[in-house]
Amino acid sequence: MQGPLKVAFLGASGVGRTSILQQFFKHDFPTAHVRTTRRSIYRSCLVCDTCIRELMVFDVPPQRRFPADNLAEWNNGHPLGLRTVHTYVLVYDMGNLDTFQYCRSMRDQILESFNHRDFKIMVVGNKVDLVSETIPHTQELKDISTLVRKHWRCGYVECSAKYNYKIGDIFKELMGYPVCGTAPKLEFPQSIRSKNKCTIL
Ligand SMILES: Nc1nc2c(ncn2[C@@H]2O[C@H](COP(=O)(O)OP(=O)(O)OP(=O)(O)O)[C@@H](O)[C@H]2O)c(=O)[nH]1
Ligand SMILES: [Mg+2]
Repeated sequence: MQGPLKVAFLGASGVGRTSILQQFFKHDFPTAHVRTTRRSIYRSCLVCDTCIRELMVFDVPPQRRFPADNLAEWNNGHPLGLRTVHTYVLVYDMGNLDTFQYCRSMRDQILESFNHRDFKIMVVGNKVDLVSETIPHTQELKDISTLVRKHWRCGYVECSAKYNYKIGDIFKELMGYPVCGTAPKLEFPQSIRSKNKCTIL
């Protein structure tokens, strides 16, 4: 078995990073906004078809800057391990499109700071429930989706942590199953007997 797949969830304050992780790992949705002030780590094992992978997910407080190099990471006194992850999940709030600017800026900084590309970036639009409730699916949202999928060539998922809608798709995508294709269903039950299923242990 390979080592753990390390993933960092990044995003502006209040976009719902913690809610997504609580929903997926604890089947819980915290309605009150409790700001994340220090790194939390969620660990589990995911099984997809014949592939089993240990997952280690970092929920980190919003960062003003991505550490430009290893020294910068260690110099802030609280190294978050951001430079050694395999996948960056950039989350924005679909009810507040200004928060996408944070994702854009983080992506730029991540790409600038490495001279290799041994990592993946994916983008998650959370709070899709607010789009249907309060604002229509605007051209701006379509533009974001096109930019991410076609130009950045990154995985893209629109979800709602509140309604546990497409939260599993984020993790399928992390496991390497593009969610727009014929990905196996991601399920919570403990049984891993059936084929074509992706399961959290
Ligand atoms: N309507 C709706 N609200 C959500 C959703 N996800 C999260 N929220 C709410 O948004 C607020 C912020 O959620 P958090 O998960 O704490 O956001 P965060 O990104 O971890 O925030 P920080 O740790 O402060 O950076 C909370 O009040 C959540 O209840 C969602 O899918 N839909
Ligand atoms: Mg948080």
